[in-house]
Amino acid sequence: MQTTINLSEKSQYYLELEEKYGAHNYHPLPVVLERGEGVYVWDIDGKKYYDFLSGYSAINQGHCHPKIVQSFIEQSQKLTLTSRAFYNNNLGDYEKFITKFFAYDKVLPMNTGVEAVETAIKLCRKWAYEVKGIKEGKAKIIVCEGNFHGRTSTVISFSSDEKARKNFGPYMPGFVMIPYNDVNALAAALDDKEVAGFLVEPIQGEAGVFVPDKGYLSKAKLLCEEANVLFIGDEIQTGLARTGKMLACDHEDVRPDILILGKALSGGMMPVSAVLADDDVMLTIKPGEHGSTYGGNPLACKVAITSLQVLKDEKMAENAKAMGELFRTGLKNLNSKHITIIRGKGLLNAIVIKHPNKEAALDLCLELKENGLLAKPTQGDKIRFAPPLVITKNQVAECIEIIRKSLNVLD
Ligand code: IF1
Repeated sequence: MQTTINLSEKSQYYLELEEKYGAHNYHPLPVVLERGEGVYVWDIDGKKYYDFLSGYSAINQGHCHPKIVQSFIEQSQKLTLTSRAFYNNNLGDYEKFITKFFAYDKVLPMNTGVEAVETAIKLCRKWAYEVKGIKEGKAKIIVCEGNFHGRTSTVISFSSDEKARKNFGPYMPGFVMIPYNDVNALAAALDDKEVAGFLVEPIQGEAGVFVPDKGYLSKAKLLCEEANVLFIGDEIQTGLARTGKMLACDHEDVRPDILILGKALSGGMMPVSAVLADDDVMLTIKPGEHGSTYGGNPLACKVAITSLQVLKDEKMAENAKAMGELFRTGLKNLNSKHITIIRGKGLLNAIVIKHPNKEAALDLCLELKENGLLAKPTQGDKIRFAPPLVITKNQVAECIEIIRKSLNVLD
């Protein structure tokens, strides 16, 4: 393994451990983190950074939010897991809390985001056969080019990213791909009477924070209603105040028939995901037809209630809206010849780098790291900027200054 330049011996030690004993399914930035608090993280040499990835939007509430940590500690010393073979005194309270919070009849609790996506796909198919009346085994779900919904074999079956699906076949059938942000393509696909659902990210995160045209989501929802097709909103990354509203669908007053949440549902504490729907959809799954060992565990329930409560109490959606506008204005005012596109909503933003060197986005991220800001390139020439939603005006200003200074590395 190449020794990474200007890394401390301690850092090099951890890189080598992972190289030797870990699967090589990631290629992280050469920084070894040890502590996090709010918008900051520290590496093992004590260097401080702004975290502009937020655990891929799982840490909206800020690292180690004291109230979420407190809930975790208290519950972890009482009861952490009962399995769903028995009742416990946390799950019902959580189910009531989250269904009232998002105004749905019911919730099906899971763990990782992709488990919740898989659960939504199973609910949609069940509904197709037992409510809509599509012939068993024939249900189709429309998905979008550039989608990212997770990495299980089913979900990568409908990925348009060769890297995510190559040599993982055979692929799961039953998915129809259309261009994102194209209502005419959706309308045409909905002519097929075997379509049961439309699975969509309100903003495509991994595609480089692709914000659809104003009105796209509401037109798509209307078309789905007219075709008796379930609108399945994957808000795992865009939800929970990240885009300046509690849900990204809220920007267009769209209420998904199936709402998928994950990531910040636990404030970065542990994997917690959830699928919300009304009875006509949710009750198609009967006892014993779906579940998981940890789904709805008492620890996750307590942590999720606190994670949702602090989002509201600390007005994180409002702050994300204001700080996002400030951040994008600051980026625009840099007038950098290397930045061709600035896009995003709330504190889910990205820039597109124009430079003859195809590694320019990575080089910039390495320079940002040297200057105390952690961000990661996506799709080659894009850099996602997604700090925790507790960031302040002064911190935004300091980060714009770090970005300004770091851009010199591309000159
Ligand atoms: C990785 C990014 C990728 C998601 C949406 C479902 C899931 C995700 C909209 C699955 C997960 C993570 C996965 C992580 C990198 C990150 C990511 F967009 F957020 F940056 F990959 F595209 N729906 N996104 O964003 O949730 O099972 O991971 O809990 O796989 O490298 P999960």
